[in-house]
Formats: sequence, C-alpha cells, structure tokens
Amino acid sequence: MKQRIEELLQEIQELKAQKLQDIEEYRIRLLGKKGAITKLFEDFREVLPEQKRELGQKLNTLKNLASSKLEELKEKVGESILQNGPKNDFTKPGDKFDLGTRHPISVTREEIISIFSKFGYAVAEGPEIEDDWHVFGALNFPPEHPARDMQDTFFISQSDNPVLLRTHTSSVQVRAMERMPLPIRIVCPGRVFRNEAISARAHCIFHQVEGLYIDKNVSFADLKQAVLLFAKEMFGEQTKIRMRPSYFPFTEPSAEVDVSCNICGGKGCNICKGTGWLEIMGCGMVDPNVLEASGIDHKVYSGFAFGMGVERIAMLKWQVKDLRLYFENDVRFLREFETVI
Ligand code: 2NL
Repeated sequence: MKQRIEELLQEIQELKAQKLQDIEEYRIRLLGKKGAITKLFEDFREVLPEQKRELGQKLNTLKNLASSKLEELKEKVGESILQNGPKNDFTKPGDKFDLGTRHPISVTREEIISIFSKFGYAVAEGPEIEDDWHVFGALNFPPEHPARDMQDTFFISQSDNPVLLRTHTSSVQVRAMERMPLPIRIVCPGRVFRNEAISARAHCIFHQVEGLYIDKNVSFADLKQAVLLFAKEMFGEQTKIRMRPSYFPFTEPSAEVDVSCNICGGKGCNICKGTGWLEIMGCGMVDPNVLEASGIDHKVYSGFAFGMGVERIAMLKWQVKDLRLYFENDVRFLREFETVI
C-alpha cells in the first residue's frame, strides 16, 4: 500500500492538462467513486492497527495533494482560456451591443398610419415651410383670424402671401386636393409648429396625423364609422366613442371625438378627470368653401376630415404625464419603450 501511495504521489505531481475535460477525467480516476484514492481509503479499513497512524497520514497527504493539484490545473487552464479564449472559445455568450430603441412618437405615428392603411388610405407628405394660402387661406380662415396672429404662428417672411411654418398638416391635404384625381383618401403625418410657451401640456413643435376622404356621397355617418373603427383598433375592441359639437373654420359641421377611458373602463379616474372620457381628435365634414378653394365642385363631391395630435395619443397610450419627455430624448425615458419594438 505504501508503494501504491508513493506511485500515485509521483503521478499526481506530473499531471498536465490542456482543457477542463482532462481535469475532470483525472478527478474521476483519482477521487471518483471508483477512483484510485477512494479505493485506497477502502483498503485502509483492513490495515493492521499499528500501521494505521503512518498510512493514514500518508493517505491524507495524498488526497490533499490530489485536490490541490486539480485546483491548480483548473486555474492554469482557466487563465489560458482567458488569454486565448476570445479568439476560439465558441461556447462564450456573444458580446452585448446597444441597439437603439424606436421613439414612442414614431411608434405611435406608424401605428396610426398602419390602421388607416388597412382602411385604404394612402400616405401624403408635404413641406414644413408653407405659405399663408395653403395653411390658412384655402382652409376658410378669415383674414383677421387669431391663428394668423404672430402670437400663434411662426412667420418667416411677410408679403401678401406670407411664408410661415405650418401650424397643421391640413396644408398637405390642400395640396392633395389641388393636384390629386378624385376620389381622395389620404392620411398626412408630420411635424407642425406653433408659437406657444413650452409646458407639460404644450410644445412649440409637435406631431399630427390628419386624414381626408373626398368622394361622391360621403356623409357624416361614414366619418363616424371611420372614427369608431380607428378608435377600436387603437385602444381596443371594447372602446366606445362619443362626438361633441365643435367648431373649425375648415369643417361644417365639426365635432370633437372622445373615447371611453381605457384606464377605468368609463367609471371615472384621475386620467379622465372623473368623466370616463378622453378627447382624441377633432373632425368634421369638409366645408364647401374649402372644396371650392381647391377647385373641387361641392355640388358633386363631399368629404370628411379629421386631425389628431400624435403626442396626445401617445400620452394616453402610455400614461405619460409630461409632453416635454418626448422631446428631451433622455435615454432613461426612451429605454422604457425598449419592449414596444
Ligand atoms: C385637431 C382637429 C382637424 C381637419 C383637422 C381638415 C383638412 C382639410 C379640410 C378640412 Cl384639407 N379639414 N382637417 C378637420 C377637422 C379637425 O383637426 O384637433 N387636430 C389636432
């Protein structure tokens, strides 16, 4: 037995390993259930009492040497994996890299557009720098209308047709009515600009999606149905709508659209201020003056139009309380939308 212990001591001291698998094989061979050292411990039970002390000590030394040698080999193999590993350790998880996230305003705008695409609406875009005619004149704003005031609109130059930053994307729809063949069915997404003090509820730049449908025999019932289908797609099948009479220079009659509050289910909460309803858009039948201004015969054609603020829809969708968050691009805010796609 003494000799067997000496042999093993010798053998263990000379062990070398290339990979972790080698070390595991050594462990099984020496210390496993049927391993050489385990076997010696079993034999030790038969040893004569007067030899027990000496052999016991040797056996323990052997076992300790085996364990520490295996540890030492593990460390060495580990180091070499670290040194050479990145090149050839294919079992390592891939390196993480930061993918950007989509901005919640983009996500919302595209969701609105994709809903109307399903209803057969095409997307139309136009210039952000516009003239007075396409933003106000063609839309039945009287010459002294307050929206034309310097306080509300950013003017770039003054003349009999001033150049300005568009205050709504209706200007794109005016351009479509001037040039597109009828019938027209379009949505117009884009940035709009208003000369307003920045607060939690208002910003001087924001995003709109407007829609326009012009054909023969388009009625208010068609408008109501389009708005209802949109609301159900956007906020869920259970969503109800209501329309309140309103006023815009470019539509007659005009209405404000509310959806049933999807937070409290209509019972009343702090999001809907206890009313059970949330305002999402304005709409109406295109005023005959507006059709005529763009060269469309109002006796043959009629149409409806609607407009909504993308920030407002996004606030309702994610319960964001302060509009400014959408413009600051603080990554801590944007990362909240990582899972939104
Ligand atoms: C709102 C309300 C609205 C329209 C926009 C429109 C455009 C043309 C003709 C007639 Cl070319 N109307 N657009 C109509 C009603 C409401 O927007 O609250 N927007 C955020």
